[in-house]
Amino acid sequence: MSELKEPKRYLVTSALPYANGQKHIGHLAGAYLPADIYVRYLRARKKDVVFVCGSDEHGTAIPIQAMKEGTTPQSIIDKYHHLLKENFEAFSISFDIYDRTSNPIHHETAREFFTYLEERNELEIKASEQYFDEAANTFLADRYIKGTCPQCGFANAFGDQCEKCGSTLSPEELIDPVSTLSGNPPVKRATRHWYLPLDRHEAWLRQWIIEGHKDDWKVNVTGQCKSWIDAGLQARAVTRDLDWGVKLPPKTGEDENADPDRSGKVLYVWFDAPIGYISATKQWALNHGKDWKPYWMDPETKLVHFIGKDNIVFHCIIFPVMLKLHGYIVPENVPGNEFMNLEGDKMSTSRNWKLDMQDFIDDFINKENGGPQMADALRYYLTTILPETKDSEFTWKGFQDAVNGELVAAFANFFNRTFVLMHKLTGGKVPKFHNDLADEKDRELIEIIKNAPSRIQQLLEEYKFREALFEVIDLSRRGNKYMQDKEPWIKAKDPEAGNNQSSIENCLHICLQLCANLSIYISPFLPNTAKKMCQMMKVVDKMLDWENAGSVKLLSVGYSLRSPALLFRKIEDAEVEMQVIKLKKGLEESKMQQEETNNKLKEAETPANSLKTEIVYDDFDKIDLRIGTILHAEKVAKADKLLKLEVEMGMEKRTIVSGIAQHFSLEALVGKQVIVVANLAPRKMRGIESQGMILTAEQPDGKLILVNPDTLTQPGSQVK
Ligand code: B3M
Ligand code: ZN
Repeated sequence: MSELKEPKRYLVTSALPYANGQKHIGHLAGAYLPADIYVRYLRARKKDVVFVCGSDEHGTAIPIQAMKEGTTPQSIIDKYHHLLKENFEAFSISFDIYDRTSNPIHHETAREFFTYLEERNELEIKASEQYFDEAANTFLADRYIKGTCPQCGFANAFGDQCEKCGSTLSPEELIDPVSTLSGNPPVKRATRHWYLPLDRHEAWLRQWIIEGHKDDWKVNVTGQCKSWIDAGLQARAVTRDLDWGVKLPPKTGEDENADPDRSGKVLYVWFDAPIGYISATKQWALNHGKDWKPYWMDPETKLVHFIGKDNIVFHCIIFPVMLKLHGYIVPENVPGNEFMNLEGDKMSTSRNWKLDMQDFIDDFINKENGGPQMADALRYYLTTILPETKDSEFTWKGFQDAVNGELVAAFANFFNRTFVLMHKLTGGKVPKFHNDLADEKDRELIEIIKNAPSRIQQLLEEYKFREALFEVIDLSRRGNKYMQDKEPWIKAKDPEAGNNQSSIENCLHICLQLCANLSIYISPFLPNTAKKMCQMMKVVDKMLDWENAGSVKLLSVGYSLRSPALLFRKIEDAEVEMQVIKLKKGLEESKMQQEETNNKLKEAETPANSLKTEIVYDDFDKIDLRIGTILHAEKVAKADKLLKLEVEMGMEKRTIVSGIAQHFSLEALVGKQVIVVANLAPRKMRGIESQGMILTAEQPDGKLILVNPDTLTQPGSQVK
């Protein structure tokens, strides 16, 4: 099964970003920009296409971020959902809907999906043991457990990963695990979960992906799938013990809370999130009075998932199995991208080595000399370095070179030159084309213009966006070269000589037609630029329809065009230098922050061992320590930790209330000598005035022992 020839409609999805924080340009380049280019191309071809995305608002990532920010999960998703939505708009990512998985339609859809599979026995229930926090009375997701990393000894590794050495862990591997909720060691408790038995579908998956899509899917995608399938597929748990997410639906026919086995459980985030694509389509259909069903049920729909490589298994194996079981269509293609590095290192949010969408918006788009053109400038550079087949590298110098050297020097320059010369030499109007006088060079460029669409189209259809954009820029380079060869400005110096005026007119006529063509091709990549070009050519956006591509009759003879305006500005050295400094500073700051937190955690871990602040002898000398003998001990009513002691101090008897009830029996105390802080100001505890304090020492197990003289001594003796 290779790609459908002409699908009836398209459904294009971009991975739903977690609404737990900012997203960086690596994310933008991985799943959003390529999808947008593809969708804009399809729209230009007047295809029926719906482009859906939305925020992924479930999973442990959300409550964990809430803990970090000291707020509620709900306020986290509200904050980041809106931020991400606006960020995508700033980069002209043209979703037909940007939904969110907290939408009630989504909860309904995800629960219906689960019920559908359960009723048909496509799920299995298995018992297992899981870590539980008794104080917090809840099962613990891996992320909620901390302990010492068995690999590197880092004291604050998470139950799923050590952030210091990067190794993947399971909570069982942690040394001295504790719950991050209560700080107590977790205990194992029996639980039950629902599993999707992937092993039942191995044969189908092998046939569908490895056989069926070996020619049209990217090798990095099929390669990852093959190694998963070859390793043997296992049942995957699709439920979690967690209180944040889509609640497990009741068994068919039962009430919501009838089954105690189902309470406290939610659908695993990777079960519900991809269903978000369906929910978003439903919401879109509702908003526009359309029917969502054909988009998910008609085999003539072409479904394409744009994702980053870390999401491949979910979109190529698990979700397709779910879709197939529910009778929905499966993806025609899953163009998964590799990763984009930044200035020689992996982009990372935890290490703060990244460029967030919001940072670029603040520093370039929302600046006085910025605007949508700067969004296009980034779109341009990102497209030229899309990690389509292998990891790629973003550098600020690279950004500057791409914008200044290609976008400005080749593309914008051709457009600008054509317009300037047209105003200078042909009166600001589209000149006539003299067919009879056309020379070899004219005919050659016309041929190139006519042949361009099929090549660019093929590359776009194959998701080779880098190459497709290269073709477009190359076309503008050809235009520049042609103009250089024809030299209309030289010919203009002697318009009477031979056919010079006709040659000038032919040259500018062809160049203008090429400009119009370029605006069509650049439109999926740089939509704001294409619009600006249309304004200058005084044509409506309809001209950008793909059916016009390759035509040399787009601008009519005699039509007057606007004066040229700058399409792009150059990126200055200072801007680039500033960004590199900012990046390095960010890394330093996060390192320092990390150290600070580590130190704090260390302090908290070993309070007994860390020394108090230094004092001078005079400080010590203020304390009057005396030997006393315990004459009597009794419990203090309604206080299970306190004892009331009567202590012989030599010249007087003292009453001392001490918090040692859980460490000594009453009999064991009577007759014992102790060291008393004799000049401590009296303090009332439970209505009894305590006239001093006795000294104890803590043993490693937490038990207290008395500190006393090694021979019986006169009560009241000074301790120095
Ligand atoms: N939110 C994971 C990620 O952002 C996840 C994608 C869901 S797509 C259905 O990498
Ligand atoms: Zn480690």
